Amino acid sequence: MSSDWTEPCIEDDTSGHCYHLFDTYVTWKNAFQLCQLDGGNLVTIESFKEQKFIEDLIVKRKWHGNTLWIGSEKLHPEEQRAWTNGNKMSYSNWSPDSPDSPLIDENCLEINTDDGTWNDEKCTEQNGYICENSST
Ligand SMILES: [Ca+2]
Ligand SMILES: [Ca+2]
Repeated sequence: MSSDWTEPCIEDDTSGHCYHLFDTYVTWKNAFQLCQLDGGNLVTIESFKEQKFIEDLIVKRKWHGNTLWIGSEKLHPEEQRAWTNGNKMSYSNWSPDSPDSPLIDENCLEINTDDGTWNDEKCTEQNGYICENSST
């Protein structure tokens, strides 16, 4: 499950957080574990500013045509969505048709690399992912 992606972690100088993109296709749970092995966590996008920083990373790099896991998983379809660090989701950037009905069972969250919007997705799908490391 190790990645041969050698892109460095890219730092946001204003926050000291760095963002690490991986193009290995894994389930949401594996992405969550791999980010911890990378010394961080699956990214949380908690402000417009942070969203814009990540959009710059994924759109300018032409990560078009796929999606990347980000750090939110609902343990039950009906529960309110939050970030994996426990923070409430006060900022969001859902795509126009999202989120889907809880009946559809799309409990994990991904970001579209063509426009930066978010979509809920089945956790067993396979995506690349973005880790965030704040210990720099
Ligand atoms: Ca964050
Ligand atoms: Ca969806």
